[in-house]
Formats: sequence, structure tokens, C-alpha cells
Amino acid sequence: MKIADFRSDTVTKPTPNMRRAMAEAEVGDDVYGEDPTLAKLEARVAGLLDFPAALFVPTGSMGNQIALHLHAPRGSEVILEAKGHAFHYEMSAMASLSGLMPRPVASARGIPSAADVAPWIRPDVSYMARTAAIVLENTHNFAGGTVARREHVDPILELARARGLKVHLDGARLWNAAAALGVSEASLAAGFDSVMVCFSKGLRAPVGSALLGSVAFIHEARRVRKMFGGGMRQAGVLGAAALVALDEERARLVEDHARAKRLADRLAEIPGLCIDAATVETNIVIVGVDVDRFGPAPTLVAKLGSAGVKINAAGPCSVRLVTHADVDDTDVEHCVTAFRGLAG
Ligand code: TLP
Repeated sequence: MKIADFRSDTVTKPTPNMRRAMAEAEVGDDVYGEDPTLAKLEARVAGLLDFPAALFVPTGSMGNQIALHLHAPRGSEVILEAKGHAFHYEMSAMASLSGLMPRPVASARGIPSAADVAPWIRPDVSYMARTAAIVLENTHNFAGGTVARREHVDPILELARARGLKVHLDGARLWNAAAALGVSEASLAAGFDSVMVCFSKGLRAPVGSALLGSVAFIHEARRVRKMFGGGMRQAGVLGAAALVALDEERARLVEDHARAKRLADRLAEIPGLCIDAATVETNIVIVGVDVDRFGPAPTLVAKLGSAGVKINAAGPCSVRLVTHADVDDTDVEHCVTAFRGLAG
């Protein structure tokens, strides 16, 4: 049976060009700062985002957690969007690794306004924890791949500056946001204290992310990466694939976006499925499910799996579908047919 895998853009396999580059990569021991391919990747990604420095990290989660560890002292609070990845899907790492208290703030499209955030910044009094940092996510995964524009981001950055807070951007899919808006990644990253980007999502590299910040911040980040167990040796074999990803895969993302839109439009026609079309701006589709018709989300996921369509639950009555380079229009048809079959 042919499998259509819409679980995530993380399931993509590296391209032949990536595998070739990995085989041929010049490498050295990166803990001694001797891997030329990683040095090249770090310079390249820092240039692309117009940041002073970058650090290759094994995962997006580690990139986010290193940033929080450095931005927020133990016992302080970090404001995050309520459906944000660093809050929901990083194993409570901010609490267990850095002693931080998450302060989740709900928002309409995964993009809190300054007015949403302001009331949660603690006053400077002796009987309350301090707020230290804010995390934004662009695109916002579980809001449906929504895109934060400058007009959304700037007021938050202004508020943070006024209140002395650091702002970290979880840009795991910043490439998608830039492609959707037709702007540079640098224009969306400007003004943040730190940014994390992933090579291993829609860009198809097998492993790796980068953390960006000032030279002093990245110097410290290198130490924290080692402390968190992420000091890697001949990691240029991974960096080589990431360099190919940056060169060859960013332009393709608009195809994933168009396919997600088509998928969302077709699924929205099926009784019992509910999609907020306005949120489908990139490669993620969140689908509300009528549980009386389809059963709870995990049941629906299992039934679709038996029909050769892999998806993930996003909540008790919602599921997530992600388009990427390894799904095509036939897979979209297969998926829509499988949903229709279950709708009765
Ligand atoms: N997201 C994964 C899952 O963990 C949910 C996915 O399939 O989408 N920030 C954002 C916005 C992410 O979506 C992810 C991964 C990460 C950080 C973490 O990246 P990794 O998996 O490399 O630690």
C-alpha cells in the first residue's frame, strides 16, 4: 500500500545532492572549533539572517533551550504563546534544564499582540518572580503555520525593550514565513535578541538547526551547547547537507504552501471537518474534527493510518497535516479520498 505521510515536514529524506555533499564534506573536530564545513554554514546562515554570529545545534529544541538558558536567570518567568512549541513540545526543558517558569499567553493566530503580552509582564516588586524574556514563533506551528509580519512583531519588540526583556524567535520555519511573504528571512529576524532556525523541516536536511545572536551571546551559547550535550565532533557531514538545503530548497517552499492550500480547500468540503482558511498561509493545515462523525482525533489518526494516510493529532478534536517535498498531488487525492470514506 502506498503511504501518504502528512505527519510533518520533518519526515523528508535528504536529497541526492545532500547525500553527495555529506560524503564529500571536509570535517574536523568542532569541539576544538576545527570543522571547516560547520564554520562555513555558520557564516552563511548568519549572513542570510544578517546576524553577527551563528551556532550549529543538533535540534531546534536545543537551540530554543540554549537561548532561554542564556536570556533568563533561574527562577524567572518566560512569556510564550500558549500553543508554542517551546512551551508544549520541548519536554518541559525550560523548567528542568534552566529552572524557568513558563507564562503562556493565548492569542488568536499564534501571534500575541503587545496588548496580549503587557499584562503578564511582572512589576518590579520584591514579592513576585521577574519576567525575563518573551518567545515568539514564526511560522506558528500549532496555530496552523501562521505568519507573523513586521507589524505584529515590532510592537512586541518595542514593549520588550521598554521593559528590559529579551526576545527570542523560534524560527524553525522562518524560511516558510519568508517564502509566503516574498521577503528576506533577515527582514523577519531583525530586532530579535536571538533566533533559532531549522534545516531539518521543509528544507529537507536530515539533521540540524542554528542559533543566531550577538558574538558574545553565541560565545556563551557554545558553552551551553556543550553543557546540554550538544558538542559534536565531525559534524560537518551534517552541516554539508544544511548548506545544500539553504542553497537549493528555500525557493521550493511556495509549492508546499500551494499544496497545503489545495488540501485545506478540499478537506473543508467534507462534512464534519472544520478549517480556518485564513490560517493556511504556509505548509500546515490544522483541521477541527466533529468527533461524533469521526471519533476523537487519535481514533481518526488510527483509521486514516489503516488507509495509508499518516497524520498527527493536534489536540483531542483536531488533527494536523503538513505538506513537504515528499508528498505530491496524488498523495493529496489519496488523503482527501480517505477522509471522505470515513465521513460516510
Ligand atoms: N516540531 C515538530 C514536533 O516537535 C511537533 C513538528 O513535527 O512540527 N520549534 C518549532 C516551531 C517546531 O515545529 C519544532 C519541531 C521545533 C521547534 C523543535 O525542533 P526539533 O524537532 O529539531 O527539536
